[in-house]
Amino acid sequence: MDIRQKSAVDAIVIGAGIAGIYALHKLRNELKLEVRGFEKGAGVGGTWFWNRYPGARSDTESYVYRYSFDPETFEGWPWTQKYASQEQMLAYLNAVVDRHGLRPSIQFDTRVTAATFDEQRGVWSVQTSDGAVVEARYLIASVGVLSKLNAPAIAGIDRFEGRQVHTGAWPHDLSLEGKKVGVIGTGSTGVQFIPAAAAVASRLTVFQRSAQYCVPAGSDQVPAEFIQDYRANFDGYWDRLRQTRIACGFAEAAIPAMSVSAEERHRVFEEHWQAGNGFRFMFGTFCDIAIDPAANEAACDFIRGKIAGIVKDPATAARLSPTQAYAKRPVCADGYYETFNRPNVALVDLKANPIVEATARGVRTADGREHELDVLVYATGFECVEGSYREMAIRGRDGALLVDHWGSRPCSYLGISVHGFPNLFMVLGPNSVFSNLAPAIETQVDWIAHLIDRSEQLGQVVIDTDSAAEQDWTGQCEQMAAYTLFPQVKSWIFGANIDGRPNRVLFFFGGLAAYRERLAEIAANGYAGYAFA
Ligand code: N01
Repeated sequence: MDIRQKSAVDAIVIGAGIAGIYALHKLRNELKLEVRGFEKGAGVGGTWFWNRYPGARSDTESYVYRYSFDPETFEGWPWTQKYASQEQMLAYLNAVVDRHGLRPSIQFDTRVTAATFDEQRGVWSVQTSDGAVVEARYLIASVGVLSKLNAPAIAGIDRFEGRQVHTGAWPHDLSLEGKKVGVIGTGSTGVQFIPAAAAVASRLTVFQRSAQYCVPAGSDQVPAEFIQDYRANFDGYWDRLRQTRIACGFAEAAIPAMSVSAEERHRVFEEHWQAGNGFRFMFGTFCDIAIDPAANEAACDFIRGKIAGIVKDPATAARLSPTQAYAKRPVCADGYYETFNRPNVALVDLKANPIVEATARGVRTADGREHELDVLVYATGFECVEGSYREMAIRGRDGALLVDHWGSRPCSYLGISVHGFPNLFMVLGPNSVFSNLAPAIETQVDWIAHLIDRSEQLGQVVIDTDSAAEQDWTGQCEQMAAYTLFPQVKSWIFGANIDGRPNRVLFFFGGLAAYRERLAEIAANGYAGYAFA
């Protein structure tokens, strides 16, 4: 019988992005369970299915922004660019799905709307948007950290007769060629979109709420010798990567910024600016950019100097220069600041001159000016981490709702398990590791499969995590975050990009190597913090 017709299976996987694909493979092909996947989109790929905006690409180098479990799909893969484009990422993920025979296990265009744990029988009852109910012993939520769209509320937006689009739901049929385009948002997405849109739009107006530290991506060709060496030493590359914090493939710095002379600091910053990549600039220059205020200010000062040197109009350069700490998820793109030298590009500083209303022809700012637009683009990010969980009614023991359990402080054990929600496993749930997400996903899915395998061997028992372990892990994540400069700035990594939301800790900032060590210790200590009953 087709798995998609069954009303009871061993495991349900929500989402078919990078995490869901690997979870399906692991549980179906390795543990030999009956697994059913539900995906809200019409195809696989998650982030890479939805984010089709002009300029979309991975800003983590493609040789480490992929699966390590599947070297074969990489064989003969035509990746010569340092970063994979959205089209290449989507093609890659589709190739993995087909190579491992996963497509027949996935039901597309179907949202999970609710899931309720039946304590008597130890099963999850999962409701979907097509009205079906499917039961499973294990529920894997691989719903993505950046999935639920965030867009500003603009007064009178219904009056606007042009087109509105979010970069995270980019339509197939939209060309910006020759159009008057406005874009709100200058995060990782905005900085990729802005140079690409400026190249084709007749006019591009950038509405900036916060200025951004953006370093070049350095989108070069990858030397053939490197690809050859990578293929020949695939496992070695990945073993080394798993011993690092950020897991982006570059050597992480061990030297504090203020321990060297000002000239040496400048030399190191310049070398990394030329090489490109945001994570490399933040973590490969010096070890304390994200920790020590003086080191951070030195990096800020260097980037502000670059902005002043690149942007010809001093007033525009000043508006593009951030004053706050360099403490958001690092951003990179090629030609970002250069784009503001183009005659068809204008910058509006929303803090000084906010949008007050939409009109039929565009938007009006506080200075009274109407900005005429054919297309208004929201590059305004996501309600991250918790957002997707707010769209499903997940009820654990005693009918408790997951989002109520979290309240204003999302907690978890290891970013994976939640007390009172047995056999529910999140991939990249609150307080997962802050690093390159591809190896973080593999680490968590491997751990989840390990727990499920153990449960099966013990006789299909129920796995719960205890409250003390959950509170302890959450507290450690809060302490670790406080040790860094990241909480000093409002950004999505603390959920504070949403208007009116305070900072809340959503990541473990100890790095991938420490996270993996912690998992190994827990396994060695008889799965401390877990109860198998
Ligand atoms: O979202 P963001 P993103 N009015 O939240 C502004 C990943 N990613 O989609 O800084 C006006 O970072 C907001 O302003 P401010 C990556 O992990 C990866 O760009 O909050 N403006 C900001 O400028 C990344 O970090 C790739 O003041 C508003 C922007 O919109 C994550 O996705 C590529 C606003 C949002 O920036 C999110 O990036 C792209 C409002 N009401 C993204 N609300 C890769 O290459 C928000 N803004 C792998």
